[in-house]
Amino acid sequence: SEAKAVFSVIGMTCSACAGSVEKAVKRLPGIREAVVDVLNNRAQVMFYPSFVNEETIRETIEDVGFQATLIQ
Ligand code: 9UX
Repeated sequence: SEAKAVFSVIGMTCSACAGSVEKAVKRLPGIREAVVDVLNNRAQVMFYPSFVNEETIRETIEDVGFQATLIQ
């Protein structure tokens, strides 16, 4: 089954920032889709909970250099 997580991502100032977040998240196992909206400071991720969880995704966003909070 598939799950959805939405994160607030603070610190992205350009579309390349959003691209680097998307790329890093999509490299994780168990990611169905990742969409990052720089204008609204949001990342929406569809994933398979058997392979990855919200906290691993959140930490991956932080590793790229942005403050991430799970909001949904
Ligand atoms: Mo975005 Mo460019 O914050 O270094 S400004 S990737």
